[in-house]
Amino acid sequence: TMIILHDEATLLHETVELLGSKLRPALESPERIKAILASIHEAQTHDLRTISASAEDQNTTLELAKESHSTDYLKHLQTVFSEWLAQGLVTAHENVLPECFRIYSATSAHKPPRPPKDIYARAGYYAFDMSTGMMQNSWASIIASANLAVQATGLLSPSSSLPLSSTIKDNDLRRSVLALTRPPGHHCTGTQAGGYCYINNILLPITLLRRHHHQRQPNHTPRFAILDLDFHHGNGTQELTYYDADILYVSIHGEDEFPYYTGSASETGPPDPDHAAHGTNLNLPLPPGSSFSTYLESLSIGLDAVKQFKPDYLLVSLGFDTFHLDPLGKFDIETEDYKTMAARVRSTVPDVPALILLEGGYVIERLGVNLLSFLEGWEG
Ligand code: Q9C
Ligand code: ZN
Repeated sequence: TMIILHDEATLLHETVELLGSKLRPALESPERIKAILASIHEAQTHDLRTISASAEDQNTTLELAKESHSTDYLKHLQTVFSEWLAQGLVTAHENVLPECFRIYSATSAHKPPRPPKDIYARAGYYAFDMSTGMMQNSWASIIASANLAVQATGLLSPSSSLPLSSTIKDNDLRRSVLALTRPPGHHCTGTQAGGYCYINNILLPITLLRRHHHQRQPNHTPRFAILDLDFHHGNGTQELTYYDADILYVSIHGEDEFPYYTGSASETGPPDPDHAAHGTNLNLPLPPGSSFSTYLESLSIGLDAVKQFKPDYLLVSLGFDTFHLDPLGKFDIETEDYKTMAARVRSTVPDVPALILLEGGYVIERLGVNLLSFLEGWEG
């Protein structure tokens, strides 16, 4: 039995995206979570907790997010839709989408560029693609999703000083918790949304646990291993952890796939061998069409690195876009393979407290069974 955290507010965000030159309903949709919930209910093997972020929870979460994201970026996410609406630039049912992205020009007087005054321009300043629109309820889902990561941390750690929401009543702490985070998080950076991501959810547990450890055991700095199993490279997570010696980032992803400009095996952390974070980033790109046995070879390299790092906590960015039928993925992985995958991961670090956060995965009808298969392998 896995504790699975969910918040109904994650279902509110519903956008359009530019995909293959067409503006269409985003593949990252509320149906994803609804399908997962249906499968969890049907299986009856897990402990699903539906929570709701109070105003206080939201403030705590927002404050934690400020450790990874700029205040002006977070403000933008909260206000852009209502500003466009007030000025008549969108109707209540439309999306804010960018029209011009940041230009890093050698000839510009402002390097790096600064936030533009123009309200249209701001949408492009704070994003890097056209799959990360903002609609009326986007912020409600974004903050609810991030809050799930925070509350999951509260269930994991042996302390009542963590901000457990009043909606969770549990003295029974767990070694692993899964949060149904939506929107996902691993693509967004400190100042740019992208790839359906707005707040980098997986950084919040790190910030929270660090503060918590700092208060109770100031001599011990906790170490974190992030294992990113989404089909896409988590450029945002990599960027936010690259210079951090206490965070290992390991990613297995499609080579030269979205987000296109990151994810190379040569990105191993700061190049200076004397930098403490040198070697704390491990990218394992795989060519499109890779089989599960090829995948397992990379997984085993990644897991060796995780084990060697001796993390105090394991954080898993779990995407199901590695599934063979996924419209955005190109690996040859099937439902039963997720069981093997999860068993390998968990048996490498069986006693390390682990948080699993949902990232991508777009085959609605199979998301639920794929997740159940993963959990079956995880729990042995
Ligand atoms: N031609 C996640 O899985 N569009 N994000 C790709 C490919 C964006 C994926 C277009 C895909 C984002 C969390
Ligand atoms: Zn993905």
